[in-house]
Amino acid sequence: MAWIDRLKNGLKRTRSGLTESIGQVLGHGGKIGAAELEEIEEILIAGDVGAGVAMELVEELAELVRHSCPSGEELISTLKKGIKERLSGCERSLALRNDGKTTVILVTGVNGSGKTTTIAKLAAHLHDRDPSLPITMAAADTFRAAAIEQLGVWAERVGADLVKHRIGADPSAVVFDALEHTRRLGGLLFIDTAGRLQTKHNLMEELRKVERTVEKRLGRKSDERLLVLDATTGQNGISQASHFHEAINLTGIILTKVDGTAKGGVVLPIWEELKLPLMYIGVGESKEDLHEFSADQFVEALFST
Ligand SMILES: Nc1nc2c(ncn2[C@@H]2O[C@H](COP(=O)(O)OP(=O)(O)O)[C@@H](O)[C@H]2O)c(=O)[nH]1
Ligand SMILES: [Mg+2]
Repeated sequence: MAWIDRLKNGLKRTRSGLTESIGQVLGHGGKIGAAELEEIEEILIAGDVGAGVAMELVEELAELVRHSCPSGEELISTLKKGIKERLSGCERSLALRNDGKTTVILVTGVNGSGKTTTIAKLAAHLHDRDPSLPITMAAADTFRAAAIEQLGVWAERVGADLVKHRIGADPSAVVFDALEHTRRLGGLLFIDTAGRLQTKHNLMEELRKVERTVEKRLGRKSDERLLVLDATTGQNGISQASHFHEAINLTGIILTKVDGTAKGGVVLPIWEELKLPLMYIGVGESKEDLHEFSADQFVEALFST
C-alpha cells in the first residue's frame, strides 16, 4: 500500500470525528450562520486542534461568510489552507552527519509511546536507503530486561550492532560503551532510553546524564534529541513534551499511534506550542507505517473523501 493510502487509513478516526462532522455542517447547502460556526469550533476543539487555533480558524470562515455566500467546498478549502498555514515550517528531515563522524540520535519518551519500535523502523528505513551505513543501537533502557531483549531482536533484524549491559546498569555507561563502539565505525547510533523510573525527576536526571556523557565523550551534543509522542495522549502529550524539552533541549518530535485516535488535530497545538519540528508520523505498527511528516499530505489525507 502506498504511503498516502496508509496515512488516509491511519487518519480514519480523526477524519470521521473531525472532518466528516465539519463536512456535514458545511455541506448541507443552507446558510452558514453563527450556530453553524459555533458547531464547527466545537468539533475542532474536540479534535484537539486547541481552543485558540479553533477560534482563529472559525474566524477565517466567518470572515468569508460575511463577505460572500461561499459553498461548502470553498469553506472546506479555506479551512485546509488555514491549517496548512499554521503548520508551515514544522517539517524537518533527520540531520545525518556527513563528516564521517557518528550521527548520535537520542530517543526519549514515556513508557509505551513507541520509542523502541520507532528506532527499529527508522533504522530499517535508513538501512534500505544505504545498506552500507553502519547502524548501532544502545540499550540504555536498562529498567526492564524485556526492553533490552526487544531492542536486541530489532537490531538483529535490521543488521545493526547492539551495545547492552545488564538490567539495572547505568544507562550512561551503556552510552559510553556505544560511543566507544561507534568511534571507528561512524554511521548511526540510536540510543533507546527508559520511559519510566521511580519518579519523573529521576527520569529527567538520567536523560541529562546520558546527554552529558555524549557531550563529554564527543565534545558536542547528540545530533538529534527526539521525543516519541503517543498521539492518543492528546494535549497531555504537550505538557509531557515540555518536561523532556526542559531536560535535554529536544530537536524534534515523532508522533506515533495517530491511527489510534480521533484527535489527530493535536499536530496543530504540538507545533504551535512547542515549535519543535514534527519529523515523523506513525500510523501503525509496520515499518511502512512510519513516514516523514508532510503538512500538505496530512491535511489532504485528513480532508480526503
Ligand atoms: N497502532 C500503532 N501502534 C504503534 C505505533 N508505534 C508504535 N506502536 C506500538 O506501541 C507499542 C509500544 O511500543 P514500544 O516501541 O515498545 O514503546 P516504548 O516503551 O516507548 O519503547 C508496540 O506494540 C508498538 O508496536 C503506531 O504508530 N501505531
Ligand atoms: Mg522501549
